[in-house]
Amino acid sequence: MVCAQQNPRYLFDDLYFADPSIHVFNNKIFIYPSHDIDTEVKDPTNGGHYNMKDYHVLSMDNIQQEKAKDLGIVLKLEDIPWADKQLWAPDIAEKNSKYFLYFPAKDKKGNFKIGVATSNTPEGPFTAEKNPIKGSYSIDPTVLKDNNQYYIYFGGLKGGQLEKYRNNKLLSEAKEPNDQDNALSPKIALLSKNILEFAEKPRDILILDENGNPLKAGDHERRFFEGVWIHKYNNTYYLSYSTGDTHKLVYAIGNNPYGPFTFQGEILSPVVGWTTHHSIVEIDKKWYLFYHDSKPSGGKNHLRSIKVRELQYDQQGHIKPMNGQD
Ligand code: FUB
Repeated sequence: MVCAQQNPRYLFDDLYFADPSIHVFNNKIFIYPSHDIDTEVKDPTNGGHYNMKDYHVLSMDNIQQEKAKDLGIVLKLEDIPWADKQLWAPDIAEKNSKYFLYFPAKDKKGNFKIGVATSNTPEGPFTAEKNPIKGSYSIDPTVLKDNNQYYIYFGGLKGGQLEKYRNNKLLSEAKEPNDQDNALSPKIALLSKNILEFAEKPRDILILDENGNPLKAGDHERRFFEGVWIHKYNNTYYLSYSTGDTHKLVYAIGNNPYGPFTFQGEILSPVVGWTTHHSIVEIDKKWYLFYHDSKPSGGKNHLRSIKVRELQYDQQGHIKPMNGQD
């Protein structure tokens, strides 16, 4: 059941931004998005038309502020020594007053890796490390700080290349599993003390159905595709993600950062545009969903605009589903 909820609004009009990661630092709201641009590249199967070349930071003094402010370019493709193209969805973490921007990009061999760039302020600019995180692959990193440990989650199918890997190894012959086999999982790794490296080999995150069985690869309405986000509500871990080709945001819950997580349901029905990618954050004791759609560009999949709306839980802690067409 989809219940309409109040007033989603666009946060920026002049440029196209997508994949918003939201964090509150020093009482200010910061948005770390992808910066969509028009491109000649036509490659819908592999996502080559998401051909982004830089990152901006946006900010808001408070959640009531109608529009976000663009703080400008904070990292450019040409300043990342190992990266060749496609600066996709980033996230950020703070440790000891230093800020770490995690981002995916294709390396010179055409493989997605995850890089880190650092700054002394949340506004940037950010300086990229010389190499990507050793052992990283695929896309859509997000970082959870929990009990003074930092965990990185990542992964994305198709254009995000996750199906090319098994046991953290690139296998040229690997494909998406058959429909009746277990779905591919998002990955998690504990980060090192300086949060620049993996402290362990990435592990699979199991997402289970209501009977405790792993979701199947053919279950496109529920299985993980990309855009993972993790937040905590009432001491429960909520793992949310996009179902990709069925265009939904859904979630599963668990008792610890590694899972397993049990599938719960839909957060947002399909938006205008192919991708949906979000973050869920508590600001001033209310919860918000930040996401994007392609309505302002007239439905161009690679030109997306960020939005925000309030998110509510019911008495049992279930997220109330929302309509992506609002
Ligand atoms: O923005 C490029 C890619 O599109 C992201 O990395 C995915 O999550 C999808 O939103």
